[in-house]
Amino acid sequence: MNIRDMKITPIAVADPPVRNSSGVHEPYALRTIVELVGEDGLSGWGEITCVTDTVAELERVRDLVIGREALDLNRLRRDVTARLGNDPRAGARIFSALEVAAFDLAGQALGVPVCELLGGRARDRVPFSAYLFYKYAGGGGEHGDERADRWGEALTPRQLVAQAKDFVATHGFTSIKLKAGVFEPAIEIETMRQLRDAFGPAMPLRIDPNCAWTVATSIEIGTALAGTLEYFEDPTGGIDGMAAVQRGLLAAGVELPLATNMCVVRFEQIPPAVREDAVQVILGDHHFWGGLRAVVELGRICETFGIGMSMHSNSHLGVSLMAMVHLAAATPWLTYDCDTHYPWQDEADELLVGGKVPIVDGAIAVPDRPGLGIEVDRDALARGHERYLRVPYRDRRDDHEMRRKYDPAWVTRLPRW
Ligand code: GKR
Ligand code: MG
Repeated sequence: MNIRDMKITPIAVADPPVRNSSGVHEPYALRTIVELVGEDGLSGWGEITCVTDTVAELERVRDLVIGREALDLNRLRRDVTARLGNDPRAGARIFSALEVAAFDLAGQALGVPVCELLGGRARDRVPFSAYLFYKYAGGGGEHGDERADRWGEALTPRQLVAQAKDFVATHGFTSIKLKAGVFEPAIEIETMRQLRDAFGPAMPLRIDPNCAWTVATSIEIGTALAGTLEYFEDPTGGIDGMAAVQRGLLAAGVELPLATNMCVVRFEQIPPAVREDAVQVILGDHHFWGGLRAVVELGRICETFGIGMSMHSNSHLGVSLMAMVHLAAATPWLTYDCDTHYPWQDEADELLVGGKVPIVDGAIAVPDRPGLGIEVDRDALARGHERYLRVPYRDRRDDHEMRRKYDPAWVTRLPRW
């Protein structure tokens, strides 16, 4: 299957004002949709985040893509990273979009699902966790394109529990993650305790403050939540910091796996992390580890070292979601439910024919259809691009949005507590 054309479409999708340690989400999340057109007219699709240089970087590798066989992926990766570097934010990210689209194309041409091209499915359904956020009122979008706020404000432990109940009732999630690092630690500890009281000990809970805490604060919070958490995600920054937190917890008699999608995001960071026993769970993400096969390989490495594995997410639509589903299906060593922001995205912005992919009993069924098993609605894609043209920013700036709408004096400080 020879690739004849590559189409690149930056889009904007409404995003509610959810909080994190850097600030708050802007009214739109920016994504880039990549379409690879094969010689017989089939189209394969990929999706990655969109920042200022994304379209230009994809254009810079166009000549490496056109005319190539869809499954000539080792050499495509070599050539793309030789040109753009292998940084998670550059070559690895650009290659991941191309690789997903190429697998989608090849899968359709061969009549097999992408997970079969990745080695075969290890599971038929992929479990996801409820991804909770502290949140201001509002449903995302702006300037006449405001969306209904189906969740409401969530700035207190009680409101977070209500949000969790809504997520669990709507999608049947069987694990819960809280994006933290937003309020004083005491409030976030109380939120976790109220979640534990509301859902009981059988519901796995995680907390992720994105490096908002010092080593000392992390040890204190980890100790306070010891019996409550299934894992503790990126409480503090860096491999050394995480290792210090783990040593402190062990010294306090607390056994709690530390998870990361921040201090181990590329292969060369695994050896120091293993040497220091800094992380016990890695959240893979094909968007920045360098594609689907890279994360399957990451799974083998995690298995070798006895490191647990989950999957990281950022605001995304159904193309990325289905890539994550095929990847998770083909990763035998996936030891925890995956993250996804998908429930936060408005149905109106979904690109897939048939609308949003259902999450039932907390999981998504792995499709049997060829490729990713999706069809993209070109009108929806065009609407997404029109929104993108109206959005005044080209990079995600949660701190900027925080100052613009909620706190003119806001400065992101990590760690803050
Ligand atoms: O969407 O605000 C967010 C998250 O904080 C996201 O940016 C993180 O990358 O979900 C992510 C995480 O687990 O750290
Ligand atoms: Mg995280």
